[in-house]
Amino acid sequence: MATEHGGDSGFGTEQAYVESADGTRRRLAFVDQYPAAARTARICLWIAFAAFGVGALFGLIQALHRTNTLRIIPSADYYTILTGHGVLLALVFTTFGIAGLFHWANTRSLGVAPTSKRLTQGWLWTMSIGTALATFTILSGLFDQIPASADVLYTFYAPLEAHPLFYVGAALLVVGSWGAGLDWFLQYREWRQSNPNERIPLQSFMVMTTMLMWYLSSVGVAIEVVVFLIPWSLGLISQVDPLLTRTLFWYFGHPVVYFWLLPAYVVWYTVLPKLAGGRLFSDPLARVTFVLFLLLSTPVGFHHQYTDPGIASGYKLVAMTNTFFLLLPSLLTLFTVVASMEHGARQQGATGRLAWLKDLPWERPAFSGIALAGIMFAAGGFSGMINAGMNINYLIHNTIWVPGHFHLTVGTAYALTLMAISYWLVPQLTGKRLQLRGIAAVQPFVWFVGMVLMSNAMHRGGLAGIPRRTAEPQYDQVSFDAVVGTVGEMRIQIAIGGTLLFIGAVMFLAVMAGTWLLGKPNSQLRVNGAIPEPLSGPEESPRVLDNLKLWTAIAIALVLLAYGVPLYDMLADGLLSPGSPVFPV
Ligand code: HEM
Ligand SMILES: [Cu+2]
Repeated sequence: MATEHGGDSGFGTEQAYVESADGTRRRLAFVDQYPAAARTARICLWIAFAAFGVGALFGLIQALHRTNTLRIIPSADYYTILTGHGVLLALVFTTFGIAGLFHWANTRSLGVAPTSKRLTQGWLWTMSIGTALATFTILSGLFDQIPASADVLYTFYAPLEAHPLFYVGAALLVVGSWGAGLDWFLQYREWRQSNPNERIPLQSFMVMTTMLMWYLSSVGVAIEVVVFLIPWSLGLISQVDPLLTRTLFWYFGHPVVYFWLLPAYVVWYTVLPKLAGGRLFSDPLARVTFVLFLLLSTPVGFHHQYTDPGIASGYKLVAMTNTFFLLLPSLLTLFTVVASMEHGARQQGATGRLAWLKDLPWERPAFSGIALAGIMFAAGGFSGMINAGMNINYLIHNTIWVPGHFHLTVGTAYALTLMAISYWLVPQLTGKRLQLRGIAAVQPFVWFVGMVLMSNAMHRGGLAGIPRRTAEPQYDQVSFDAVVGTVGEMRIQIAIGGTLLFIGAVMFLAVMAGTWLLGKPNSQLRVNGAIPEPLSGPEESPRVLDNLKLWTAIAIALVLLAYGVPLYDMLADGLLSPGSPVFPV
């Protein structure tokens, strides 16, 4: 079986080729070894891409509307479009993309097929039905004839109220993802039985730590939705405590960003070095990074509530400190990934202190996309530090700076990485060679330039105080003072950047649709799915790193420390008080 450490040469043994009846040989792809898992991963990715297409269109509509460039919707529908954009991209595109990627990564690295077909079908359907319900209720808001709507944005706080089906849909999406995690843990259990003393293969280790973090944190939103919002939207309870439900939301709302980001890290650590022509620098460092994310991702949510009354500043300060600790694993990642790329370039003969950078394979979209996503993420990290600072946060809170920040992180680090890895992975999942390669080669650069324009203008707009989430940011009576440049020039950049991003999305989808429809099955693939061994392997780290029970226990303890008392304070005055009645939208 292909295990973690089938290096390029290891994979080139008898396993690596299949011979067809006429005697032609072609490289063995993932789909040949694990046809069922490949199919599941494909379904997940196609749903992710469909959500991405619609979400990107909505993004374009918003970017043009709020800059007063082109208005095709009434301003009253802006919230509907914005909700669709946030939900389809930040929740659906991410969750399905992650499920597809993890299904491949876990199966590949363990060398064990998913154990229960029923379970796999169960979570796929649960997630799909949830998505359909949520999308339907959101889009219904555009049609007066349909008596449903969900203009509550992807953060769906009380007291804004959506149709109950929206909350049911969101809950099913989360519950489905729990089932997916179970699928991967069962694969691991099966692998463990035949490999009692081995170290956990790296990709599987990453999948499981990410899912443990996800279980721990998504409990918050599940309680919020199931215990409070669903009964409240059904009229079974008349009011909810907005502070309590917001707190439950943000308890989940920060770790969810790592749920989006860590799959990108899986790709950066395990595939990018190979695409750069080399090997991962250090497997132990990668493990340490993921353990740190498991420990530190959850006890930080109050950093989204710096302006919320009712939470003592001391707890906000604890959250801030934890947040800055959370920088550490990202900085470790920066170091490891850059070192691995440099190693790759030097393996291919590159020299010079920085000259090796230009010898990387920038013409290959899988590489260039991931590398550009990484560069963007570094910029997003800087604006993230500003968001995290308890006092400077007030400067940019709820301004358009915030979307400027997260279009660099989830909107590029995650999204561009998923697009780029698809250029490498989809051929292996379909057995079809990538089509429209010329478009693919340019696409990451189009996204990058579009994002540079849109995001820098959003950041500066935020410094000028321009609000987010509004169709009419110009407020005729108010003029914004730009710190650098002019507001008019920022608007043009947002419009042009948003348009380029949309073009980048269409180019990506064209390549995927072309590959799916035009590619011939069982092609002689150009990509090779083998992942070489790291320079420094897991045997160089202590075994305790693989003790997932221990890390989970510590993670829970940290959550109790950060959240125990403040949550108790909120509950002490009664479960539903101070309560707010429904505020229909
Ligand atoms: C075609 C590409 C895209 C364009 C043109 C675009 C444009 C925009 C604009 C202009 C806003 C601000 C709206 C406002 O505050 O009034 C926004 C918000 C947002 N975008 Fe994007 N975006 C794109 C891609 C993405 C991607 C790939 C993601 C995530 C994977 C994403 C996630 C979000 C989220 C979560 C919001 C905030 C929604 C809210 O405040 O409720 N966007 N986008
Ligand atoms: Cu956060």
